[in-house]
Amino acid sequence: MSQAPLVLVTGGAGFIGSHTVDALLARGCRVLVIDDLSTGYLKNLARWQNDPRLTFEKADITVDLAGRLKEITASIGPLDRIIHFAAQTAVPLSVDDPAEDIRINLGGTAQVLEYARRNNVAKVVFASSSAVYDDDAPVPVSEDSTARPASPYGISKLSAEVYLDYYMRYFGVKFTALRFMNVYGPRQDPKSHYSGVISIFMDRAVANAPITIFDDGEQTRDFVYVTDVAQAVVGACLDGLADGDIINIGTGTEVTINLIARTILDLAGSKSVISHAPARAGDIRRSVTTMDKAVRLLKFDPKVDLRQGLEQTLAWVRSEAIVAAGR
Ligand code: UD2
Repeated sequence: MSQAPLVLVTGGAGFIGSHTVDALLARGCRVLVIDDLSTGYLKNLARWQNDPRLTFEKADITVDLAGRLKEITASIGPLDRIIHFAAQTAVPLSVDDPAEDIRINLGGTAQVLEYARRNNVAKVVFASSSAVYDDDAPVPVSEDSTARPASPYGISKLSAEVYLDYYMRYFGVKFTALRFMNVYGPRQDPKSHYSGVISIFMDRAVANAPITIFDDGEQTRDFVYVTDVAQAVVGACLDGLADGDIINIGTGTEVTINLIARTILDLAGSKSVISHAPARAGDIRRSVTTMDKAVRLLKFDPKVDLRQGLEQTLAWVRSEAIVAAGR
């Protein structure tokens, strides 16, 4: 019997990355995670710590990735596929320091692709972003809409997609690029300025602390649950689907931030007080994706609806609060 495929997950200790590792191991793969733990956590992989199919390497992918991989693959064998999440994910940081964003996000992707080319890796799945679209894109946004980013972060993600296409056409490295809408769920870190709105609201709600809604709260987003996203990523990686395609990953459902706040406070039975503050610079007003391409090419079928997803996330936030309190 041939050995189970070996998949490298860069950024595999992070929020979406660690759920993807769960899904790969559930599919019987062997997994190598490379993560510098700048925003990821080893505890996200703790359930697998005694599983010999998972190898973890603490490393920065922008620093001699090929050298690191040469050493590791000498003992665990050649990589079959790569899923590339490792990135700096803060849009405002990219505005303040575009060169640093390019170094990490585009430079890191170039190292991944060059490794894939030189080592016959069959496919690279890339975590792109809805940040490649700006506010002028029609709603719902389809992959055919003009991608004209409103931030250096969006520009580096879009540029990386162009590199992926080039490596497939000239060197035969297959790819799928997934443009994520607003992903939420357990393990999303609420403590940074750049945290997702759901993780921030939940963190505040369980502590009965005040919640700030920017603008009038009638702005919308397409919130997709993290295990559904992981299924899309793993499908693209393992199932021979969507080679050479760029696909939006969301739910097709547009939800206001006011509704998110009300639902979270209600589910948590929270006494948090809501206040409003001026709109954040650069925030887009409406965001929701069409689903046709994801359904057609990836057979994407998100299973977790918003209420269920919020309940599951809340249960996790509460369990983390108990651990933090040492109870
Ligand atoms: C998402 C992505 C970002 C990038 C961008 C592309 C996340 C966490 N971020 O940013 O990486 O891809 O899309 O457009 O998925 N809000 C509040 N109160 C708060 C925090 C946020 O009202 O305390 C509002 C915020 O003004 C915005 C909405 O909630 O209207 C969503 O904010 P976000 O930071 O979760 O995500 P977004 O869409 O700005």
